[in-house]
Amino acid sequence: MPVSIDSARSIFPSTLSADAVPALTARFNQLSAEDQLAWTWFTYLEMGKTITVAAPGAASMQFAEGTLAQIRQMSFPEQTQVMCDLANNADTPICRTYSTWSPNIKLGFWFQLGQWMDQGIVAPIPPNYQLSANAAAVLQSLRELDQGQQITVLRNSVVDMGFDPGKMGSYTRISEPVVAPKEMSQRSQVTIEGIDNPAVSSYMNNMNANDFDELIKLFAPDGALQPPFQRPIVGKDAVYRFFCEECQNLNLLPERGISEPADDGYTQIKVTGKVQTPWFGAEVGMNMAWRFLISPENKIFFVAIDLLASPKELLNLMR
Ligand code: ECH
Ligand code: GLY
Ligand code: GLY
Repeated sequence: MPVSIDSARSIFPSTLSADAVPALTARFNQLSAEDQLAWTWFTYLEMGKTITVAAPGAASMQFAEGTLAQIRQMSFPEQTQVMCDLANNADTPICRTYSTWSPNIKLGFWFQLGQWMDQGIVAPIPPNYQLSANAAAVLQSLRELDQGQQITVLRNSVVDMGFDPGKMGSYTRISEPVVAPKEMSQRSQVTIEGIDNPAVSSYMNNMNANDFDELIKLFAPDGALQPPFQRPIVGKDAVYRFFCEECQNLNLLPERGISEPADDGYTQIKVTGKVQTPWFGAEVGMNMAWRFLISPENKIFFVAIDLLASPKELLNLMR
């Protein structure tokens, strides 16, 4: 069978990804806007007992500042309305602005609102708010997930708020400035048990160094990258843009892998390990897999990144 993005998606089919995450996200999206906000507030408070979210940098906050200032001087009922509009994907000016922002800007915006809610500057969730029975059940399911899965549900819910970008027509995407790649002397080198493929090691090292110009050179022109729970991003331009918008300051900690020949001179490689996000640092290690399909020219034709169902999956290197 000739190699295609579609066929590549199903390499290493025994990889068990955390299906509980999209399942829970779907249940969350069924809740009323009021319940979604209260649910997120209670979740955030509960998670805050064990992990600390890092304050976003000024560089990423500058883009949300205008909208935040606008919300800050509203009355409590108006603020509550804005937050419900965001959860409802309503068509309002603020919801349209929100949907132009990268995930990190959206997260930074809510981080600030959360602090203001705490300080009484923004309308709080009433402390006696009663979650619906459904929302309480969704909260209970979330408690049963591991922390990496919990923060992924939270991130997804924030990313999905605001007006549907698909209905926006053309617009300018807003993301944080790209930081300079790490100095050579500051870079770490991964070692992956069982793997000596140079494209795979360079992928990890360049990602960890924020060196997206070198990173993209590892890809085939028609190469693709599939983030967790998403469709593949296809072609070098789109993948490069994704790196700049969503991949700064990640810490990839691959542990082990397996490499085997595939059709047409390609090589398929599965690597498992941990990933840390700048939002939680070393406090949360997400259990991840990378499934690479490497071309005969030793370029990355495809890589899927999966959030794993359980730590046991870190040892599953079967085909
Ligand atoms: C409050 C109540 C009202 C409503 C809301 C509130 C605020 C909520 C807040 C939530 C903050 C949540 C945060 C979540 C962060 C999650 C980050 C994650 C990152 C995962 C990254 C991964 C990267 C994987 C990749 C790898 C590659 O090799 C290629 C690239 C890539 C409470 C006010 C809403 C403030 C901060 C889950 C897995 C490894 C695919 C990127
Ligand atoms: N503080 C995490 C970030 O800006 O991505
Ligand atoms: N930026 C992380 C993700 O796509 O999950």
